[in-house]
Amino acid sequence: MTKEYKRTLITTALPYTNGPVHIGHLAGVYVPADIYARYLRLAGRPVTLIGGSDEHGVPITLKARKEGVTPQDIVDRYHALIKESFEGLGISFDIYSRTTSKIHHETASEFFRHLYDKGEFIEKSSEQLYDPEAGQFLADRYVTGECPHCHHPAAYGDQCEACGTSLNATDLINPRSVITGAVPELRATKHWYLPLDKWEPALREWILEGHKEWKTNVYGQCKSWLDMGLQPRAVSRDLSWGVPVPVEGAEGKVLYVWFDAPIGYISNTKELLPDSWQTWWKDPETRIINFIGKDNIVFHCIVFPAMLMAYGDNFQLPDNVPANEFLNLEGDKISTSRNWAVWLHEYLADFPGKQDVLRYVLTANAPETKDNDFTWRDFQARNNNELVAILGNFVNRVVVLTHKYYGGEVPAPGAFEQVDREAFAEMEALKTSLTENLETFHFREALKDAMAFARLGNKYLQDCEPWKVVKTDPERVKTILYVCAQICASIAVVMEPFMPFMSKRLAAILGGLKLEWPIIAGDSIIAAGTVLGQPELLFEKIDDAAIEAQTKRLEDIKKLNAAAAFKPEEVLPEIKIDDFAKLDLRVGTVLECEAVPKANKLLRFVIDDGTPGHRVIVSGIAQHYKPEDLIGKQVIFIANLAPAKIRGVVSQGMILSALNADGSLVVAGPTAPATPGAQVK
Ligand code: B3M
Ligand code: ZN
Repeated sequence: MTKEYKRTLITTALPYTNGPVHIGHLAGVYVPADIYARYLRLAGRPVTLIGGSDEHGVPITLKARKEGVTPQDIVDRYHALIKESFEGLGISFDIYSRTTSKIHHETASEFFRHLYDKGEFIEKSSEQLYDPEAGQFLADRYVTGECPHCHHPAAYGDQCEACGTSLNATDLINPRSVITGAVPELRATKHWYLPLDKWEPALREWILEGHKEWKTNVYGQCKSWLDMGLQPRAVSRDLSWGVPVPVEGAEGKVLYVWFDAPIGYISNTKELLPDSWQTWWKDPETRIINFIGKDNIVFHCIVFPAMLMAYGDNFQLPDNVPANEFLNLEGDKISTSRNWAVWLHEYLADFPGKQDVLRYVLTANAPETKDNDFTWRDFQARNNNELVAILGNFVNRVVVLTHKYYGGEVPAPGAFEQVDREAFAEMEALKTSLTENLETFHFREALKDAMAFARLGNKYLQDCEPWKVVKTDPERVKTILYVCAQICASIAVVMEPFMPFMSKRLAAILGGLKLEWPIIAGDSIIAAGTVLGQPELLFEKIDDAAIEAQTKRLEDIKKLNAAAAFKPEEVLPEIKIDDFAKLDLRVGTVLECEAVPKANKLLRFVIDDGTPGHRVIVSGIAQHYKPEDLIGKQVIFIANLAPAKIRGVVSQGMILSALNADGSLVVAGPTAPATPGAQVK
């Protein structure tokens, strides 16, 4: 950042209220935005953090239809849940409002009307997909079909999630209505288009020339959009849920959700600051930063800026759009519809008081430059090995020793020695690197720097060994614990953006330390004579049981998803009764069952088949059953299958079983006791 700004307006993507927020949203948008906002506030720089719910759009009406409730019911439910859970995690929004608010409807309407009056739109009738059974046009997610680019079979009318391409509904191959499954027909309808091509030169100049410092993923996506050439884009839809198009002859039409949603940033600022909102949007000395996920780049870097340019009136464009990549969960893409997520409200209920642990892990693993993976084992390890063992442990030792030697009072230091000066110098270097990383949105690296203060503390304590020195040179211990108190105080400050709950507790332990940036290493951040509070553990270990409860929950979801996605195999070609008659199926009772040595899939059965000799069958089901659980059970087997030698054992038949959708397997047997050897027909 070369230019000096007077204030920073931070916006966060407005989540659709068709479900709760999950760790993917948090890692991509809200935790980084909150870190940045908290950092600026600590430094005394004016900042506003804007959030809110995106309550229009087809995902919401589809969810309402599925549940048989109104869209308003859906948005009321999730807006409340999302707002409350953000608060629970300490996301420090200055406002968290919603796009169904009166002020937003008015603001978005006025915005459209202003562009309309200025002649910024192209009004055009075109053929759009229409569902004759439902009696409505099929915008965006109301239609699915094959992607014309990557041929994914289930792309949506606005986007293919497999290849990320943004689509028009009419581009889809073999489209189908999501409402009725009907094949849509084409009908003419009128819409308003924003000619993005008109703004292409200005956008090129602004981004490609003016913002080479943007993250490579963001800059690259913009460049490829611009290089493909921009087209006019429809900003209205034939839908009933949304902001009505405020011109005559537009009955039954609303603003496209991606037209109204970014205006939500403006409406929410207006709601928060009715008198000064214009300063935050129109003064060139305001710096606007948009935190978003990578799927929203085009809307924030191309479409919304074109809208703002078309509006004129000095609306400022974002100075940076630090979009993140995606976070996966245990190796799989997070998905609201498949319930493959860690939901914030559930986390807060399952791990009360551990908000900072989630914030820490999501930042340490933030998908800043590539997609990343969240695993519960990593969550546990980072808590136990880093937060408990490094940070919590250092602070605790310092507080305990200060109480032991000085009744809790931070001692006045004597002359500093080389090791002390080195500790201060290292803190100074860490602070410089941390500041640089925060300023440039490298929050993972910034967190490493902040954590390095605690690592430094532990090393300093270990090198100085005050518990030994106290016996020979008690005066020196005063200096050591004074330095340690400075490191603790620095930790409270530098960790505030990342782990505000911990920082607050630590500041209280440190005698009500005022949290202020920058810290000046070497200076007295916490004065000698300050009385420390009682030691308390800042973090506690997370045990295996808590982690297993979470992984078990995910395994159960996986099974449910597999069952829901199960499609029975195609039925084989028809056979005649004579063909069936050749198969000799029989009931048998399991007399013995044991694992076949050195074969992890095989079990060896001795079956009572009604003959005195019984029979041996080898079956590949060892991964689904414990041998002892099958003894005494009745099974159905093929009695006239040619014997085969398997791992040195001659198998005289085959036991029948069914493979379930979730990959589990059940052996087929009679529903009531049957006579061993009885034929199954
Ligand atoms: N609601 C998409 C999303 O939740 C959209 C963002 C709007 S930001 C103005 O990913
Ligand atoms: Zn595709």
